Amino acid sequence: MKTAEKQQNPNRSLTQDQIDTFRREGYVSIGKLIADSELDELRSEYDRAFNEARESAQYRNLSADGGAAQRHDEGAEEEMLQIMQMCERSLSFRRLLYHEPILDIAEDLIGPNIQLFHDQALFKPAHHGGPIHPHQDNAYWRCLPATLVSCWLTLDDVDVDNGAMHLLPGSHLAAMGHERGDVLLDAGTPDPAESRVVPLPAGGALFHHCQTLHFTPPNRTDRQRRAFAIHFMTPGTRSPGGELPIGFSRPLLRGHM
Ligand SMILES: O=C(O)CCC(=O)C(=O)O
Repeated sequence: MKTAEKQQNPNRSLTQDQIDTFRREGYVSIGKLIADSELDELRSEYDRAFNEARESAQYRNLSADGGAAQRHDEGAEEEMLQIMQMCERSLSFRRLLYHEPILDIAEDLIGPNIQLFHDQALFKPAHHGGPIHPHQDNAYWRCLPATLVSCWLTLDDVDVDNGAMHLLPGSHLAAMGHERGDVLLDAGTPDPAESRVVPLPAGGALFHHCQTLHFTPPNRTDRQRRAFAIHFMTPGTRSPGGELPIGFSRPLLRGHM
């Protein structure tokens, strides 16, 4: 599938330079990847899911309690809202998991067999969007091997003022083993001040390694910031204790188990 796709659309997959950047820095920014014609449906499904979740308090505010995940707390001053597994709430988001250009890039980074670890919607409302503090995803996930790759997609124009992604180049080369909510400023840990910011247009994509230290600032603008992350793993990925925790459907997205 990919080879034929590549012959027809040679620009869809990464160049060797982009792959080298990812290996060296732990991330690669792709820029615009989702066409405007596809964005309207995704935005309206996203808004529908958050409206439904708001009524039933079915999302978590990741800005609550110093970064520890909590259920939505009505009236919170800062909101960094998370819905896990949009693919189980919306066919549009389920289809997005199989988006060929996204999977082509994931294949360039983790190989031909690609399984979903999980997905999540990450919403910073206008004016009081809360921050996400510096962290390595795999410090929470503890997956083995630590080769997962995330695709972070934007449904709005995103810049430094409304919550763009900041990443610390090269930080994926060592696991920091931190806990949720730890402040990663101690001597010996990478300095978030060395981070690079990645602005993206609506429909933009950024791929990062599961150990790349990253964070996003608050959103104090009058523009909302809607983002969606797909976390890809290779089949056979395990927890230190054995099988991955159950609870999510983890479909094979390309290749074989
Ligand atoms: O979307 C964001 O603001 C940050 C998301 C993030 O860092 C994460 O899910 O690991």
